[in-house]
Amino acid sequence: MGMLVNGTWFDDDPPADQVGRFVRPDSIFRDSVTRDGASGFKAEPGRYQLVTAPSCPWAHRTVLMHKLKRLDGAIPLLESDLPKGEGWAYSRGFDDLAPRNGAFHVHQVYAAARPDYTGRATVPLLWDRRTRTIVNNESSEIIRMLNAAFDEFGDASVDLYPEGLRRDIDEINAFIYETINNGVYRCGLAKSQGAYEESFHKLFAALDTLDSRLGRQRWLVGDRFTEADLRLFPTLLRFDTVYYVLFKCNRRRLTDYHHLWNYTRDIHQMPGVAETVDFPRIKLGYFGGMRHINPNGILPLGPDLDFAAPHDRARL
Ligand SMILES: N[C@@H](CCC(=O)N[C@@H](CS)C(=O)NCC(=O)O)C(=O)O
Repeated sequence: MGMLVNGTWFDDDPPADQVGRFVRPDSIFRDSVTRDGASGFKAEPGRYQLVTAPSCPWAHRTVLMHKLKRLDGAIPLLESDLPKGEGWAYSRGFDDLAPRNGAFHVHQVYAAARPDYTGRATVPLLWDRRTRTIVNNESSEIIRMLNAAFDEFGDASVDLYPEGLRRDIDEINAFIYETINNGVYRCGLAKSQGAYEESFHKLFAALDTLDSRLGRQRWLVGDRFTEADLRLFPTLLRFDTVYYVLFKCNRRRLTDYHHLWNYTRDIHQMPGVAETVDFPRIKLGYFGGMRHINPNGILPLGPDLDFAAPHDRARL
């Protein structure tokens, strides 16, 4: 996968602990954009750049929030459009951050923010063009900023983290992150049989739980689409195409779960959502980009999934 060491790019394996469990490193840049700028980063149109990749489910959260809050005029988006090279690659950069030898790499943004940066060069990230630094590279925090700080320049009527539902949203987010969002990675990137099996059982137990919950209610929390749904969707969307095959999450397919599959189609059919989904690039990112688990880079042709088929969720 590769990482920066003192600002210079090196190739290496993803991290694992002593018993072979995949370990996701903590994000390093954790500042916030606020409405009033008290944090040092004021919400202003054109000041920030969101850097993403279409295959990445963490980046997908931010792209969805950006779309649903109608922030395209306020925050430009850069999406990876080249096969991975030294990590995420782009045919163009932004400002003075330009392609080198035909490609721009996200590690250039990290090195520009901190010339001696040591760590992974992950997406998504929010870059501040004014102070030339990364404000934040943690998707769960970036979506909160996009939800609340930029209302003057986006759709203020959309609030996916409403006051009265926050505790329930946080609670289910934590469960879903551990077992599903990161759970699929813990299956796919495990380096021991035991670590894989432990994550596999937790993942499918969690999917069973959510499938029955969604048999009773249309959305995860309350009676409306919230941040909790936004965070679950990118993982479910990729499940049969990527995680079932590449990450060996193969007890059941998403399409075998009646409620989860209808729920996923319900979200996919919400205005704007389908435009954030690009399956050829999702396949390219995973099957072409994760050569340590798919060495020849062969892209699978299937499965055929009909996200536009009618769903049965309106009855709930
Ligand atoms: N905690 C981060 C995780 C982001 C992350 O791991 N992104 C992956 C892509 S799906 C990445 O950029 N990986 C590159 C690498 O680890 O070198 C977040 O949620 O923002």
